[in-house]
Formats: sequence, structure tokens, C-alpha cells
Amino acid sequence: GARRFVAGETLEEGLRVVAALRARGMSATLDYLGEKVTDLAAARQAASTYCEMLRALSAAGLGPNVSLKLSQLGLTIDPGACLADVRRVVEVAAELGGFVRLDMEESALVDDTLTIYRALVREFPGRVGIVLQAYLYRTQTDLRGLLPLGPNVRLCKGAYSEPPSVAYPRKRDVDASFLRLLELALREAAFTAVATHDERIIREAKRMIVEADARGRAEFQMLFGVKPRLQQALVDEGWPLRIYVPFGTHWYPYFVRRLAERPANLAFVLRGLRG
Ligand code: FMN
Repeated sequence: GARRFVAGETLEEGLRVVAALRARGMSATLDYLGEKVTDLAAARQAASTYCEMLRALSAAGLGPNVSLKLSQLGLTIDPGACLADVRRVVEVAAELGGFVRLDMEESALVDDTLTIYRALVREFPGRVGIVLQAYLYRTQTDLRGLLPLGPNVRLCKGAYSEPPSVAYPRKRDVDASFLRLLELALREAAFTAVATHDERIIREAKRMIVEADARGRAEFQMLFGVKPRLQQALVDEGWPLRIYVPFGTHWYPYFVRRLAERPANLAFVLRGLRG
């Protein structure tokens, strides 16, 4: 089952999937699978891999666009060193006219992730983006705080197991939060990526994008292998869609998160498995 959600183990396989998606009218963001590192050498290695991915995408005539987790670049060991490493990646992206998305992880890492985003977006405007999670109570405030920077925001529900003290436990509250955040982002953010496979939210989002006249500064994003028919249907309707494409050998935590971190995800993964 896991293979269904990853492009393969090597960069070459990742590039092949990105090229195939492009042929079907979809763009991509490439993710090198990995989670929290425990030494800075591993973090440095991950940063170098991301630089190599950007260069390879560019050389292949594919959009140099990657998504990364700051914990994989040492955020929990040394935030200063992490900033230096991710800065190196964003510098390469800027040089190539590409883009780096900072994925959002568990709630304990949100402050440090936002701090690093703020530093980078000032230095490399238009080359780096952030993720905001609708399940967190704090996100409305976080979004408002980012708006003066002209942020590029990927909005998602949130995939980690969080206590009710920090995140809405119920799906309907997460959904309502998502739509409130989306409305604000579409109106005020520089760019908004709507990252969900939830057909009700997608339907609302289409209406809101048209209403906000935001077609040129918004896109849908979905995970590789999840609801492929829905993906193709969106593209066939003319909506911009970017697929999050993970590759690498370290797929297990990614797969488990897709399956189990939120009970609500189980149904969507099972539907995805059925295709
Ligand atoms: N969840 C996170 O917690 N952090 C992320 O950075 C993140 N990136 C995502 C990127 C894409 C393109 C998509 C589609 C989802 C992402 N997610 C992320 C997962 C969502 O939070 C959520 O768990 C998943 O999409 C299932 O919910 P759905 O019903 O909205 O599709």
C-alpha cells in the first residue's frame, strides 16, 4: 500500500513522476522523505539533497519546486544552523527561479518555523512559502501576523495528532476554520494554495476563488496517489493543480501519518487506495 503514495526511492524516479504529472497538466512539488534528524551532519546532507533536487528539476525543464520539513534540516537541534541550511536551499531556488515550501509539522515547531519563514521571505520574496494548519486555534492570528509580508500560504487541515488544548478535535470545526482562513488568505495573501482532498471544501474554494478574483494567485494542491480521479477532474475543468510528490526510502512515517494521525484521514486514505 505505501508505494502508492511515494514516487520511488531515487531522485530519478521522482523526476519521472513529476514529468508524467506535467504531461497530464499538473505541476508538482518534490519532497525528499525524512523526519527529525538527530545530528547536524544529517541535516546538512538533507539540505544538499534539496539543492540537488532543485538543480535536477531545473535541468530537466521541470519547475524547480520543493517542499521540506525543517526538522529534517535540524530545527530541533539548532534553529540557527537550520536557518543557515534552509537558506542555502532557498538561495539555489532563487538562482533558478524556483520555490521552496516549508511544510508545517507538530504544534511545538510552529513558532520556530514561522520565525525562519519570516527571515527567509524578507530576503527571498516570492521564493519561499509557508504552510498553515486549520486545526490549530492559533492559525487565524498567525495568518494575520504574516499578511504584511505578502505571504505565499499553503492552507491544509493539519496532519499531526494534537491535543484539544491546541487544535479543534472535531472535523466540522476544522472545516469551518479552513473556510474562514481561506477567505482571508484569498483576499489578503500574495498567493494561496488550497491543499485538501475534501470535495466539499474544494467546491467552496472554487466559489471563493472566483468571488475574490484570485484565479491567478491561487492553486489547488493534493498528495501523490490520493484521489487521482478527483485530481484529473480538477485539471480538466481548468483549475491549476500541484501534486506533492515524495520520494526516498524513509517513507514509513509519511505513510503512517496519511493513515492514522487523524481518524478522519483513514476514510480518505482508504478511498485513495481504491483509486
Ligand atoms: N499537513 C500538515 O500538517 N503539514 C503540511 O505541511 C501538510 N502539507 C500538505 C500538502 C498537501 C499538498 C496536502 C494535500 C496535504 C498536506 N497536509 C499537511 C496534510 C493535511 O493536513 C491533511 O492531513 C490531509 O490533506 C487530509 O485531509 P483532507 O481531507 O483535507 O485531504
